[in-house]
Amino acid sequence: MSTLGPEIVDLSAEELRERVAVELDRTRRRSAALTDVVDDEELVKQHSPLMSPLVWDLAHVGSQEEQWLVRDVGGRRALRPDIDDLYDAFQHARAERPELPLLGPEESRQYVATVRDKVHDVLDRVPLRGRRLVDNAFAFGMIVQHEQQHDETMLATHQLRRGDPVLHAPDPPAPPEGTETSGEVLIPAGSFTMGTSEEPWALDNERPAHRVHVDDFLIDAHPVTNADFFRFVDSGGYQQPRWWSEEGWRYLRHAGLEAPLFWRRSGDVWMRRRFGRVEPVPAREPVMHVSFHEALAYANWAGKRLPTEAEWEKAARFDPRSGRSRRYPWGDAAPEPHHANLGQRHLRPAPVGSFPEGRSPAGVGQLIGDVWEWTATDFAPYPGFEAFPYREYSEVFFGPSYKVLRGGSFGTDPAACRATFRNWDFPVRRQIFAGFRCARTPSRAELD
Ligand code: AVJ
Ligand code: FE
Repeated sequence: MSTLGPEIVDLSAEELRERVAVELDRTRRRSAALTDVVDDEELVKQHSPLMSPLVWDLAHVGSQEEQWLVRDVGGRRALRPDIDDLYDAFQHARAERPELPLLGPEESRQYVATVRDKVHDVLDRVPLRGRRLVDNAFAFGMIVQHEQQHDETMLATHQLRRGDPVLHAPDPPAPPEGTETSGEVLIPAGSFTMGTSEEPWALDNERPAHRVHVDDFLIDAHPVTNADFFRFVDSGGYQQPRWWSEEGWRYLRHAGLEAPLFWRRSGDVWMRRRFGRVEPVPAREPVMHVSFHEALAYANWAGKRLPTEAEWEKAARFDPRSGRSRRYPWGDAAPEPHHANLGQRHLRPAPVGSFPEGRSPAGVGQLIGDVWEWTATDFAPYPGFEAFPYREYSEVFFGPSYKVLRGGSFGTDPAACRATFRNWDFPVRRQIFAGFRCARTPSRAELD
């Protein structure tokens, strides 16, 4: 597995081109796999009003690639300017996309392949230094990440889809015997560097690096598990308004929530549907398919709270020995399979306690991969933020409507996941692969 980090600054132009080409091809194989496993009818159908038809995601990926890499970076003639509007996410809500005169499955595959041929030609010819958009192949990295983000979205569509299983993957490794998983870790007060100005493929909202003071806090060493969450459900958590924010309770009533999405009670046990298979809810796995509101209600019930975004990033990056912020909890090395459950190698999060080699210096585990983690923080710009290269990636979403999620899920590719990476969504969303961990402020006695 390879992510492209600060080391690419030292690559020769030839080496950088080769690395970029590998990332583009690897990513396209994932998109193809997610769209080739179902028939045409399933590709054009809407599996949930929350999602686009799979065939829309596929051609949208090609359309963005054409606009940025063929036209802007390459300065080439537009291939299909007539379809720009169809695949502009701001022109048509997801719910309306099936009614649009979209390219069909075969046309979409042809279109993305034609765009990709041109892109390889552009990559061979264009200088990868000098202009900000292409410096260190940034625009190519942005397009790789964009496709990977839509691949994760398509994976969520597969999870919503009804019918027989079509995706297959081995289960993640079990944690080492006797691993302690219930603890909290104290992160002492002090400032740290949040965000990045060095990561060449970091997106605009992760920039710039800036110092942030964070007070003493305790954070769970692992994500909240299904067994933990079951105790909240079982104790009547979804029937008691006192655990819920006013907005959360209104949403619960309106949507009729009783448990995480995809859970169903069968006699005495909770079952869940996962990519077309029905199975008992596994106790030791991080809970997922919960909204921000459910995460917050659980935290209130547990006498804790959700971590702020700055707390999460400090827990994930701060190395107290050097005083530096790392790229990942385990250090600066690109993610390997022994560090984290990323890249859809598995079709589920790993039980808590897995990946001991992926822990942070303070001993916090599974921050990267497994499940996205809801934070308490609204999506907002860092001090010194500058929209680049377009306002519609981040800037138009800043504000109180969206909560930040961190860390990536089992369905997030390493190329689209860093400890600085910021995801965001509406606090009611449950179809994403999101869970959470709790934090709390220590009492005086706990600090002495
Ligand atoms: C970063 C996951 C919130 O998929 O909605 C995709 C990224 N922006 N196409 C999304 C994105 C444009 C975005 N998230
Ligand atoms: Fe997009």
